[in-house]
Amino acid sequence: MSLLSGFIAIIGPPNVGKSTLLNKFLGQKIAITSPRPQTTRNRILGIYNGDDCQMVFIDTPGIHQTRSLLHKSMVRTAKASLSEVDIILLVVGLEECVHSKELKIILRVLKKAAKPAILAINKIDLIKKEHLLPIIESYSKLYRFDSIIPISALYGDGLETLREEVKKRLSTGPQFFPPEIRTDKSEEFLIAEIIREKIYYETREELPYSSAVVVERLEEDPERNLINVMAVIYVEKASQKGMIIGKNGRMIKKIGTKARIEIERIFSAKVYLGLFVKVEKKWSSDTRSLRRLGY
Ligand SMILES: Nc1nc2c(ncn2[C@@H]2O[C@H](COP(=O)(O)OP(=O)(O)OP(=O)(O)O)[C@@H](O)[C@H]2O)c(=O)[nH]1
Ligand SMILES: [Mg+2]
Repeated sequence: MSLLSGFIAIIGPPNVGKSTLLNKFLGQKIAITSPRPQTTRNRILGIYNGDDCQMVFIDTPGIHQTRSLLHKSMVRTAKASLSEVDIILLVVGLEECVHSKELKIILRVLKKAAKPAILAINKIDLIKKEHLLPIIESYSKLYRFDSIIPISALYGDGLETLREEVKKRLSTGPQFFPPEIRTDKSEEFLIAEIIREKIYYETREELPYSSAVVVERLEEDPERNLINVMAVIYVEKASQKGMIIGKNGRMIKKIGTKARIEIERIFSAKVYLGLFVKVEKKWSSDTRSLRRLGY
């Protein structure tokens, strides 16, 4: 039997639900999500295997206008993903996105890429059905999308239709990855991201944006079904180190416990998680630090 396959970039403004969509498509958490913009910082592959198809999705950081070196590198990553795919899946929010600056930038790169483009209007669970039609209409005036599908990535509405729309545009091709492979990212990356996600949820203001996480050691003991992890949270200033640790170490304990519980669930193993905080001065605006931290 011949196989349909292809690469699909999931792009869009920040915080519209790109990573939520990737996870829901795969039925498995591959990318972290949060209510704050700029959660995703890297390009993350997620592979979906159907009976007769393989879809390789690429989740990307939200495209936006920025001066920060870290965010510039994120936007570059997102734009670069367009050159390596067959189909572009643009995810947007509801009416607040239609005339946004971000969308203008994105439509420009979309035009330049000149590839099949599907628009997914996300978070439709938040509005009444009768308000949807005018939103679809305003989006359809902006660009000649090959297809426009309203969805709720969180609740799964419209995802079957969206999957079919993607499938229609795949071509006969090779199986790019063996079926047991779900992502191109390492266990170390996934664990570091889970810790980073907890920081996004538990801390305030600039702290999530000044934090980066690196897993420095990961040892598995299959006999005892145990994983031993040592990870470092990098922040930019000494005062931020204090905030991450919290009074009597309460904050770091909370982040560590929440991360550990989730890592245990994902890997079905007991986890020892050692968390350390280090200051790497202004890492988010230093090219060398950015590279070292994986951005
Ligand atoms: N109500 C509702 N919320 C959603 C839906 N999809 C995502 N969200 C929420 O929107 C927020 C952002 O979701 P993410 O998946 O992190 O968004 P993203 O586009 O990957 O964001 P960045 O990586 O920062 O660009 C989270 O709080 C999600 O729970 C949806 O269909 N309905
Ligand atoms: Mg994301």
